[in-house]
Amino acid sequence: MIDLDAARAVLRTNDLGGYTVPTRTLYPFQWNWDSAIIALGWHCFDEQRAWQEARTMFGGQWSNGLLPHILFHHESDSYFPGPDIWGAKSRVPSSSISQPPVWALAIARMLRRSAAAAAARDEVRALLPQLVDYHRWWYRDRDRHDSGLVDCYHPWESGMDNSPAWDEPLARVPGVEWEYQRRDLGHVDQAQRPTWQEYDRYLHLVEVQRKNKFDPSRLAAASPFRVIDIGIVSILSRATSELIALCRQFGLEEEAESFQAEIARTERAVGRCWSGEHRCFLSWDQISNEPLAEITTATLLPLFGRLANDKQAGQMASLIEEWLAANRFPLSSIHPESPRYDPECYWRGPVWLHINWMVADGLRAYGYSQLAERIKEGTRKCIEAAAGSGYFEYYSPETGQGCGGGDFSWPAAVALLWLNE
Ligand code: 9WN
Repeated sequence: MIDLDAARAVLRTNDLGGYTVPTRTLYPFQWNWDSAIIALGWHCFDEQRAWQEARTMFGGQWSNGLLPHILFHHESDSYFPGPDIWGAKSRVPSSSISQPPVWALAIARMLRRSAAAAAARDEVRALLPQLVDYHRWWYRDRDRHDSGLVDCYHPWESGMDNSPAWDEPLARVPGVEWEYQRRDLGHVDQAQRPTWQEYDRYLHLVEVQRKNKFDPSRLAAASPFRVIDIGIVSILSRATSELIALCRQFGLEEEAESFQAEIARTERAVGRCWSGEHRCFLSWDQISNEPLAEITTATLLPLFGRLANDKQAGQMASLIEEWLAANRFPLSSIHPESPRYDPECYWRGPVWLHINWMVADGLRAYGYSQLAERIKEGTRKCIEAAAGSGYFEYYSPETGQGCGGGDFSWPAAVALLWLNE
């Protein structure tokens, strides 16, 4: 049995007053996509607290619409790199990149499910202009030629940091030469985290952002890492369709029309990422202009984004069926037959429960309810197999063992919003 009291307790433990950290020591700040999923978790038992999570996040939005991937609300030396390394002069100290844009979807769902309907409408009315600005930022600053497919400038922006899909594009990025102290390794075993070489390159990309003064036109040319992340493209498209419905509901007709045009552009363009050979949509290296031929759970997210046609969805379902047969605890974050599969190393094999939720949602939407149900059952098994509260950052697909940070917020939120349905 899933312990939902324990899930609620995890969110309360990680509540730092207005925002919820992913886990207390390893990630002591507010992270963008974590926070959207966490808000959905709060909403299952404390609606006001859920809206507060959103307000705090959007309180850190930049004037150009960017919603940063981290808001450093207070000082802490248990995480690196902090605001000094990012060097952004924002209202709330922050990073200068974003993360997969789950927020519009979260807010739309919270509105639909609110018991306090009038209060929820007031919250949405206040947040909507900021959500609109956020989505405009993606389409304007990250798709500068209106291709329909936005760019991602940092593995941290994809939220799937050391995904093997980024190995080749990241290999081209030089490392920093200065010394630094990683804090993550004080909390988690190195074998479960990105390598030092990857960190050197992540930091170089942060430097590139700072040296180009975060200017989108300069970065488009200067960033040595520029990919189309099929995960971001899918989540953005799905969230934008939810945003369009909100805009219509609140009388923002012009905004709704212009976002409709963006979605149509994405739908026309996404075929470029489809690979019949791999039976999924691949991410794309914008610098070498080549597909990134690694089958990861991101390559399944076009189901969540409603970007696959029925034939493609059928092929993806057959791929997932085989994937499920190979995983004792589904879904491993990369295909289990990949030579780069590593069951305990972060985004190179472990199971991430919020991704399971997204993939299952997509499968159900295309009529593959049984597969969706198997993923849901597998998600339950992960929580049950893990020690302690059962809510871990990620899980081994082979043993179900919880890895990374413990008492982690987004698996707890996923249990509340999905496993309890
Ligand atoms: C860098 C907070 C975040 C998640 C990401 C996950 C991890 C950070 C890190 O933790 O990334 O943003 O330092 O490892 O990859 O998806 O949002 O939980």
